[in-house]
Amino acid sequence: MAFEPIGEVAVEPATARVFEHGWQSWSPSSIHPAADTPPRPTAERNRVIGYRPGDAVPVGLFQGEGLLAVQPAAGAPVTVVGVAAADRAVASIRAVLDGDRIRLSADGPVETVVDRGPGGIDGALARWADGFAARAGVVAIRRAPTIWCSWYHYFTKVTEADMDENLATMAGLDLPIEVVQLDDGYEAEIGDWLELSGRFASLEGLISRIRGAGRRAGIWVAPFLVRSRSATARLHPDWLVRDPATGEPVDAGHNWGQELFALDATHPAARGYLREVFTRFRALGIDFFKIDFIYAGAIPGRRHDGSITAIEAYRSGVELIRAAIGDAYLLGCGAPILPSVGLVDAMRISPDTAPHWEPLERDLSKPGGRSSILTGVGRAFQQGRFWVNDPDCIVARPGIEQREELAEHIGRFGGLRGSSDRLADLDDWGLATTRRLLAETPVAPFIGSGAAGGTSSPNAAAPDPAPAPTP
Ligand code: 9PG
Repeated sequence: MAFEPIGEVAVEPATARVFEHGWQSWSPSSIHPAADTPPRPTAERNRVIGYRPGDAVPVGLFQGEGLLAVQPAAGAPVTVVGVAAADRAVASIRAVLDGDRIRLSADGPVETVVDRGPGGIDGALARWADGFAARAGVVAIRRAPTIWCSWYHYFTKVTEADMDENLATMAGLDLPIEVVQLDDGYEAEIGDWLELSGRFASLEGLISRIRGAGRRAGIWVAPFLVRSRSATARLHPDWLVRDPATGEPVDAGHNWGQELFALDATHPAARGYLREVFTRFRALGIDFFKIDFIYAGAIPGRRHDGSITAIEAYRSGVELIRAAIGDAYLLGCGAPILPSVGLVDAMRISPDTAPHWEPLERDLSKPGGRSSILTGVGRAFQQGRFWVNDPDCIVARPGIEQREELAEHIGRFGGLRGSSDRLADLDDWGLATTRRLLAETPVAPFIGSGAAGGTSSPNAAAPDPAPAPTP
């Protein structure tokens, strides 16, 4: 559907602000002065992996995916435009500053509310999120376990011996880590989840050592992603989502130096494979699952079941995973945000943290301390409403750029608390900080809800300054 006008807001151009909500976990989401240029892909190939797939967004406007808010002047009521639900389709919402007005348009059904409660844009978004979550059927938020994750020191080179080393170190340091989560690197290929890379001899063995040490085992899987050279792609080309015009597999992004394709979660045999992977992992004793790059499940294209939308296909894939893992803890990542509400226990709500501060390729969807904090703050209102927010792991070893800022951000806005250093590398500051941040796992909302009678967490947004008195 084309963009249709939905209204306009009179603004004070110098002080008006706009919140733009990005599509998936890594898509930049934050509040901007109305005259700002919002973050966009710095290269076209970054679009699918970090933003909403599709045509480039025109320059000179804001575009929120399912959610956008405008505050016309400091302290003024906030106009929130959002979708009522995200289980079939999610409209894009545009805002253009035109003199002393902001013109709004959308390419699908949306609802507009003018919020007069406390807390400025963050308060208004929090109240909007309360309603959205209720309609999506969110009833209770499950506390996240504390985790140790292999990714941010070892990356894809992690070995079984590295896991054992850290398991021993965390015991020696008496760190309060509940789940030891193996990230990317154990699998033979992206898409071939049941074959091990050469650096692992036995997942069963590793999991039983983790559990024998009194901890729980967690694992990373990118269930809807298939690397072009994987056995899954070669043996089952009919499991891939295809471009209806060319018949070629759709582009699901580039990473690990390879082209990536999307698994069709409506194909009966592909569903059988997904069920087998997660049932097997659960039977090995894993009870924490980080499902990553799951935006791939919602990429538009031709699927086996042509009667449902890409978002319905995505949701049915995540529901299948949930059914296979039962009551294990489920963390989404690289996930379309609004279509995932009600499906996961916790959600990565920002780009990756990293040893470096500036994002890779200067693209604010890419790993970097700065990109991770920007969107982690922008989506703080989702904590305790949609799920537990995962602002990404604590990396506190020497050599991490601006590690104090990263730690302070997690202390304020971390619902899920995880450590991801080689623990033996921690200095006194890093160890004390890691221990302190792992000591709590907040579930309560970070942004206070005026609607609920003004209760607010210690992390509540500061109220807006009162509007300047008129002479
Ligand atoms: C494993 C990692 C970790 C991490 C995830 C995800 O834009 N990019 O190219 C991009 C690549 C990797 C990435 C995020 C963005 O990281 O968030 O925690 O699990 O995969 O490969």
